[in-house]
Amino acid sequence: MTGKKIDNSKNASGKSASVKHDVPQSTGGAAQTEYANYPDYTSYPEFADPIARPRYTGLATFLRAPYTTDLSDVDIGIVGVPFDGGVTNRPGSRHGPREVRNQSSLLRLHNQATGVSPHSLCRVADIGDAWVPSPFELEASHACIEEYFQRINAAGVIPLAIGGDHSISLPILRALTDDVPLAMVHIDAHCDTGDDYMGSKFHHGAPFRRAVEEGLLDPKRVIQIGIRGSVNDLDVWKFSHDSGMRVIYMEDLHKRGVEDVLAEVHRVVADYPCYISFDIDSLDPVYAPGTGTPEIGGLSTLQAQLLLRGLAGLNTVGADLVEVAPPFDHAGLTAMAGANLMFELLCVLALNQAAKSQLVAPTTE
Ligand SMILES: [Mn+2]
Repeated sequence: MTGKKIDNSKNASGKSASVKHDVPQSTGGAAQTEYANYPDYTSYPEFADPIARPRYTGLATFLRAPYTTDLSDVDIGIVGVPFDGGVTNRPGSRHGPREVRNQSSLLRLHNQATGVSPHSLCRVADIGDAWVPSPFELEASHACIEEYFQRINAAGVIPLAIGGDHSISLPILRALTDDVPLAMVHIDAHCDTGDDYMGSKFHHGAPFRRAVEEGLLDPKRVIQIGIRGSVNDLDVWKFSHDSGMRVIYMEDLHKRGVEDVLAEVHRVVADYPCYISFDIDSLDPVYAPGTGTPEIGGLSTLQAQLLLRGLAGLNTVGADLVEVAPPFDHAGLTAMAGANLMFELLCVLALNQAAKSQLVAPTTE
């Protein structure tokens, strides 16, 4: 898959791709003189022009996109979900959104490999965090997350969520699924279709079992990629297999290669409305040590980039990237990988959204 013939001069709404974010005027004096030649210094010019100011300055929004709470002016909303009350072992991904925001200031405007310029195709904004007012109550927190994403969905905004542990995908799916169960591309070291654990049905090892039981996912349109690691029960992912999900173990991906697996992704998902869920623990711990349940023998960052780029042409309705746990990270490696893969997700969401608006041709081949 390669992006080609992309008209970046328009976006999915046909309107300007720029979402302005006003900041207070300078109080004058030296600062005013210093910035006198800036044509637009009351907004954040780095969004439109990444070299207008150094990328390490300013507020660390996702990908330096403008922050807004006005969803009427947004096509794709990048949203943090700082909640990790569903982890079964090492916590910390509640700190994920903030660190991914920080590392994402490294990213630039254009995807060199595919030619996609997501900020030009769609109006992209950082729309803040899903507010979780009672983080010690798992199901109440999920209800709050669901309500937040219902507002996003009602506004016609495509969400790109940054977790948070993987339990957050369940309330997001509850908010996004209408009458028809969704298809899903799920990249992870674990199927996350486990059963109850220590008295809870809603931990981060079970969201997709619950989603099938609740009629949110069509298991025959679900493909899970990168599965591996030691288990306590060889039948731990029995639900995935019995329900008809396609499970691509890491060893299968290694043998078959990314392109062959992507062809199967497109066969399984076809043109059904599709959610993408990317767990950072799908990456090998050499690339992503900062996560709760690392498993060796995982994806390289390049394999993950190629997999995500290959999702162009799908009928995507949203995506998440979860389980970045900064307390276990080293030198920001995991958050940096997460930020780069968030950019790949944004590119594919923007391209697919623009294709739906018939601004660009779908790029599957
Ligand atoms: Mn997971």
